[in-house]
Amino acid sequence: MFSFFKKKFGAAPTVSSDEQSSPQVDEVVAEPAPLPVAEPTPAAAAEPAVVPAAPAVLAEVGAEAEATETPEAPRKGWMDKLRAGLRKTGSSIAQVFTGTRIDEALYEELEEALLMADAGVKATEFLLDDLKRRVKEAKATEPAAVRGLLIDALSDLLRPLEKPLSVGEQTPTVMMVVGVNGAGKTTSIGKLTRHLAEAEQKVLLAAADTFRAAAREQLGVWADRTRVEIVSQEGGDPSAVTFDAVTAGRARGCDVVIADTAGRLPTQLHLMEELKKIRRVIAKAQDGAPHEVLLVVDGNTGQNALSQVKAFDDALGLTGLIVTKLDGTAKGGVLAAIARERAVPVYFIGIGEKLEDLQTFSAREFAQALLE
Ligand SMILES: Nc1nc2c(ncn2[C@@H]2O[C@H](COP(=O)(O)OP(=O)(O)O)[C@@H](O)[C@H]2O)c(=O)[nH]1
Ligand SMILES: [Mg+2]
Repeated sequence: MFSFFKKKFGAAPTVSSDEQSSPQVDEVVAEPAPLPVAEPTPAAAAEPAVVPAAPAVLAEVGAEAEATETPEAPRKGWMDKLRAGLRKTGSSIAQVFTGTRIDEALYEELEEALLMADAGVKATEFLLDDLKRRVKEAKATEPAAVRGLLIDALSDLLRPLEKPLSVGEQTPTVMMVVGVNGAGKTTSIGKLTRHLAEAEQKVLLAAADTFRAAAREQLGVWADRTRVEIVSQEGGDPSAVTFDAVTAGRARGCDVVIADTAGRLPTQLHLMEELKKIRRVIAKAQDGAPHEVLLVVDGNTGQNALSQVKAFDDALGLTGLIVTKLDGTAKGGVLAAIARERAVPVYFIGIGEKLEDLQTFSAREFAQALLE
């Protein structure tokens, strides 16, 4: 399990996520560590401190449900939600293992089920070969055991996608968020901003979706106004707005600047050029920025999501993905296709419209939710 995000170079002690509920960690949440004043030891510098944002957030989520809930409980609730979202696919894959024999027919059925789940031809072939090897090695004789081995195979395939978002190495950490219309960019930025603000990060948002006046208000609703500022300009040039935001973020000592951009299809070449321009302008406002170029993809769009990852990555060099709407009719296999064909890390997955519905991605949890 991850913290919600990683903060680098903080003076907070390094903790494993298993220890998130320890009193020591709670102290850190209550009183955010100051930026390091003393020189960090080499070990401390090499091992970035984990700011346990999750417990603070989970406390809020838990408060809504049950005051006595343990920090793990909301995570479990989230797993159930993901499982429910993926159930359609999960049950059809699980169906494959209800027979009594491990034979060619089982593998053929599995191949079909994986393709139906949006895994795509390459990841499906890879998983089948890998699975057959594991079955042989384990000398499995029961189809039920094969399902367990498939969970292992899928977890291993998805593991390269596991990576926490980290902030704090640069001040500000600059992120630009891109994607097609309706993918969930603004909502995801809102949720992420709230998580950051709760961890005492000073956030500045650039409303670079200048086409829609509503985009700014939509951000504002999510933002905790005491620690979040928004730079916007009705109908302005998105590059100019973003430049201003990064400049202001530097001047005001913000920890994070996030630019929300207007939705576009990768086939709209002039709009893709506009994104490249925003990227260039950010670099002019701050050397080395943007530190994160995040693509938000709707998990319901199947193989189309993979095409979007490839196209936006080719144009902009993506550093991470947020895969949304896995609570809907999403089939989930598309993450296997992404892992196999364009392994851009998945920082977060979205399983609903509420704050707690943006969660870090865990390969094993996801494989279990899909196949159990
Ligand atoms: N069910 C569900 N809806 C989502 C999720 N993320 C975003 N949405 C909804 O998708 C719609 C479009 O989101 P928005 O953030 O405006 O998309 P944008 O055009 O990419 O900025 C809104 O109604 C959101 O509430 C999610 O993970 N699950
Ligand atoms: Mg938007």
